Amino acid sequence: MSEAAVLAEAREPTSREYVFGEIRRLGLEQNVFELEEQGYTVVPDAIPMDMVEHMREVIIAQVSEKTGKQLDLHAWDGGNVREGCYLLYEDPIFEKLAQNAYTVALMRYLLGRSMVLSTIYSHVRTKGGPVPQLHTDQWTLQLSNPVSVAVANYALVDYKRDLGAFAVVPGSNQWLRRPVSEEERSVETNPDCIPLEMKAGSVVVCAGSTWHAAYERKAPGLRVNAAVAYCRPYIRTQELIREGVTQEMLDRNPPEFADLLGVNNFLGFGREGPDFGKRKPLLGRFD
Ligand SMILES: O=C(O)CCC(=O)C(=O)O
Ligand SMILES: [Fe+2]
Repeated sequence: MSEAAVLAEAREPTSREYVFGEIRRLGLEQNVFELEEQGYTVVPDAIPMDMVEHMREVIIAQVSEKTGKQLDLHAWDGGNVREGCYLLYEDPIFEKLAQNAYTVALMRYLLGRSMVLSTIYSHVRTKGGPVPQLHTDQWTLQLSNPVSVAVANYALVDYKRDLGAFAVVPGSNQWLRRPVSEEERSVETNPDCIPLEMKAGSVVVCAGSTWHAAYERKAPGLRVNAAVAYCRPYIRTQELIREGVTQEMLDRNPPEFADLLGVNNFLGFGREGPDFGKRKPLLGRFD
């Protein structure tokens, strides 16, 4: 082995080596291409069905409690219901979801190795409920390329157009602007909007600059998803993720989980000052 090769083996991989290494290891090269070209990509069978069912139960229990009515996945016909949110703290299954290898690899491609979890949320779509309009998820003043926010939307039921499928405008990530007119915003009138029909357990990873929404659900029952958003570590997270972390959660997960939850983020200090000691040599940087 040459001296350079020995040195390369001895040192930590750079963020670039790490991020692209994971993409190759998991065979996600085509997905990266789609993210660049279309602004989204689908990974079928990203999570097993037992996990889908478990998450669905937890979400329906929370949403039923918040709505004040017992919901039924197949039969609900009572109109609009509440959202599921702060799911990371609802059941440990969501700790596993936040660390899904396919999603994390694609998210780190979009957001850098130092990205953090922003929210685990569930949009429950119903017949008679509000129909969302096309929008972008990046909550900064200007959209950017590279993005600073992205969302992984897991289908927890089969997605069909008339049952509330995910809606997307392919290539809208290139425009770096939000939809403005009524026609542009409506999934029905925007001529470039398409439904993503996919099986429960699939995930669509969507850049924060891509126009997306959901189609109207026209039949009884619930369209349930798990929308897991990540962002760069200098962006304010949607949910109070870091604030809710317990030692027990950190102990039952790999050390990188703490980075993902922003525990080691040096931003947000008081009189005691920033604790740079928590910062790992590579992960502490915004790359
Ligand atoms: O699937 C949906 O209901 C749309 C969700 C959405 O806008 C998102 O995940 O950011
Ligand atoms: Fe969204």
